[in-house]
Amino acid sequence: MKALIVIDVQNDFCPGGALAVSGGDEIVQPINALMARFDAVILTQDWHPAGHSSFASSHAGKAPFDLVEMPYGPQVLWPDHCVQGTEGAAFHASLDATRADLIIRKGFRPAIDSYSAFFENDHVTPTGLEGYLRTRGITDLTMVGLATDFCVNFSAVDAAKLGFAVTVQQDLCRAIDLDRSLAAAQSGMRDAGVTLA
Ligand code: VGL
Ligand code: ZN
Repeated sequence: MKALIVIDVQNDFCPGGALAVSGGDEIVQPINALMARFDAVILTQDWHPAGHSSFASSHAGKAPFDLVEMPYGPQVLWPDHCVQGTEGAAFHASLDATRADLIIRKGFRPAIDSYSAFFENDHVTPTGLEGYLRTRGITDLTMVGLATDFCVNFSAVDAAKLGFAVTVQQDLCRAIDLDRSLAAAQSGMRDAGVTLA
């Protein structure tokens, strides 16, 4: 059984959004077209409370894209984005969210960020997605969405470590690419056994 995992195709990651990823909106229609080829379609949604600890605005003297040390390790600070219930947190209006079997939200705990669809950034707190996939008999995952070097990367590496067969379809992803983070993500995904298509 094969699932398409659509990562964070939300307004704040598209042009005009608070943490816009260049070309983020270009992938929406081709992702919709791909959905019919899978047994299951799962969407992830970055879903932060106002004042989330990953926001630079929550740290005195810090600016977006600064790095801080959190109890769970290093954390990039972001502009305020994907605040629960806002238009920025909504899926891109053209994304066929109706087709989704499951929408999994992440990043809702105030003190910890969650890039991966499987674990929060402490790498131990689960989101529950693994259990959902296993109980549905899903073994093969194709990942698309935003951003290649953060949420797609962390989700793909975690899924491969958990034993799923993982393909990242790179033409249906777009990257933030902070300080060559895209190249680092690609080599990390390859090392974890992810197929980059
Ligand atoms: C993401 C940074 C912060 C992502 C989410 O979806 O890649 N990046 N929150
Ligand atoms: Zn976020």
